[in-house]
Amino acid sequence: MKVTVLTGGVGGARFLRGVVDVLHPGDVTAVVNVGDDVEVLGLAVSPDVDSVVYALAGLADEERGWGRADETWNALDSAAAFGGESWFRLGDRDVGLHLVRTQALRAGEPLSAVTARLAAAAGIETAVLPATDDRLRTWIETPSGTFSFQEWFVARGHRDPVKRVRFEGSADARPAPGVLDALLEADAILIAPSNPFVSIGPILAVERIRRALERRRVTAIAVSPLIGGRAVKGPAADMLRRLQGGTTPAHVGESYSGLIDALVFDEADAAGTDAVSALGVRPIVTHTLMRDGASRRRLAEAALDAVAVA
Ligand code: FO1
Repeated sequence: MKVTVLTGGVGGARFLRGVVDVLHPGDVTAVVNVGDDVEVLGLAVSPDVDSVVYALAGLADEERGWGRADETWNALDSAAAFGGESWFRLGDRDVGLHLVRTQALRAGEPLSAVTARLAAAAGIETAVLPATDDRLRTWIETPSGTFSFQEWFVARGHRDPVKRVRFEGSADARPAPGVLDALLEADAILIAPSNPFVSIGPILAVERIRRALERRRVTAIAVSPLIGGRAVKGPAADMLRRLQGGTTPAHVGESYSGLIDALVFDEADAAGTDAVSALGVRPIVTHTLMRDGASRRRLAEAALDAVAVA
């Protein structure tokens, strides 16, 4: 079975790892958010692409959720000592990847091409595709002003309430090479348990990707990032409350209106089952917390089982 997974953020990368462990890695394609890409100390950083690369290569720091395991911070400390910015923490091992990417982008190589090279160098068989090679950036409008995604998320600790999310460049952004084919040729499309607004939203803001999903001929299944109406990590619950009116599975389902056939959500949210059915979306209730390899695989299996019976 060939599966295409839309993913962003820490939960997305963990889930993708589960999918790859259950299926043949070469049968999986990841379409990854680039809205929170950022330039730090002159380096081009693609946090969500990197979370996927590190997760699939077994290099991720499981506890921190981002960056590499066994990390040290000497380069960043040195940069800070010389007056450089240090609010966005780039580890010594992590920096190596950003150096290669930055050089390639400056030489005119598209993000998708350099990502393919990085993934291959890390021994990854799964296709890792940035949603677009064009510049697409997430901006967060809050009562205190409008901030780039990382400024809001990291520098300000995502404390400012979100009034609106905007995707700079989305009107002109084209799907990266391979993305539309991956959606058209898949036997199933999965949306990872990522934040619907800032992790999956930028992917769907690419018009031709959204249209491909709307016109899908195969089952599309989203996994809710919430457990008991709360985010495992990050601002997803608060954003759903403010932008979608609530944190039940139906609110998650509504954020993918017209784009999914089934929604996987946690047993703690089972009371919301009928409301999901009322949306015309098949509810799938299971344990969704990904604590370790076994629970990641179980969640991937639950989502893939839904493909078989849909
Ligand atoms: N998240 C933080 O909360 N603080 C950081 O300093 C930070 C640095 C960082 C460096 C490289 C990278 O790939 C990710 C990094 N992240 C950091 C995570 C990142 O901001 C978010 O997890 C994603 O953008 C949300 O999907």
